[in-house]
Amino acid sequence: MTRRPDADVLVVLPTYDEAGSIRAVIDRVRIAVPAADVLVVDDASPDGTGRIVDEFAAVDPAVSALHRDGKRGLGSAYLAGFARAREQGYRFVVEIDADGSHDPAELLAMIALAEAHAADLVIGSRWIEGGSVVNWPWVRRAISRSGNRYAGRLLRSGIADITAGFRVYRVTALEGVDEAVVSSHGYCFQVETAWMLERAGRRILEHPIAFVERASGRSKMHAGIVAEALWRVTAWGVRDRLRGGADAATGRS
Ligand SMILES: Nc1nc2c(ncn2[C@@H]2O[C@H](COP(=O)(O)OP(=O)(O)O)[C@@H](O)[C@H]2O)c(=O)[nH]1
Ligand SMILES: [Mg+2]
Repeated sequence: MTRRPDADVLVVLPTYDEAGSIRAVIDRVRIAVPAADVLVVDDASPDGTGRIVDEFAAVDPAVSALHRDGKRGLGSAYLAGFARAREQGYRFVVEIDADGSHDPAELLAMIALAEAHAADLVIGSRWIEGGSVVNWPWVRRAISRSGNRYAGRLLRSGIADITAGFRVYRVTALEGVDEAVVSSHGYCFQVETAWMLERAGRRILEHPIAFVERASGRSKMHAGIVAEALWRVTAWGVRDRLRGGADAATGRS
């Protein structure tokens, strides 16, 4: 991929079997933020998502594909996107699901918020005033709600939606966020990166969004992913307290 000369923002779309939604999502991103470049990180989706992206890339210089040889997890896909954003000199890198759950039309406001407040991370948040979730069964809602509360308490985090996957990062704030330090494979990756930035004293803001459950394809969420998040958050929280001391009072260490 090559950055278009005026593109400041790289939108990273991780995909695994999103043939039913990827066309519409790329179109919506291109309309919402025409100045941004788009990188789809596809893990050899059996349903041919990668080929669809190649068709876009062939006719639109803003769109490119990173093809990986197999399913390696959401966190690893985003780390690959972050590395590209650093190498190519973008100012902001965006995380957004490829299943249509996140509305690209929110991106302008999120990027403007980051600019106006010199924020390092703007999170599209479901769990602040004005945020919502549409069409989620109560089980998913309960997992997200209680997972966020648990992580908030254990990690002493001030972030209301630390598991959210709709984000704008300032690329310079991601210095050192790579395979060497990030341990999570699944969605816990979102908790880990946000917490790393929070502990580093980075400025983090939340912007209310409506999360709309996918209309096609299948969620890759499964019990193992929830279990990973649970044990990792617990381990981080315990370790943080053991190191604790004076830092514990401020929630930073
Ligand atoms: N490249 C890549 N993308 C993934 C992987 N797992 C999930 N995704 C993508 O991550 C986004 C969120 O996944 P999804 O299954 O919708 O999770 P949910 O919204 O929590 O149910 C979607 O765009 C998926 O295609 C993976 O292993 N590799
Ligand atoms: Mg989804």
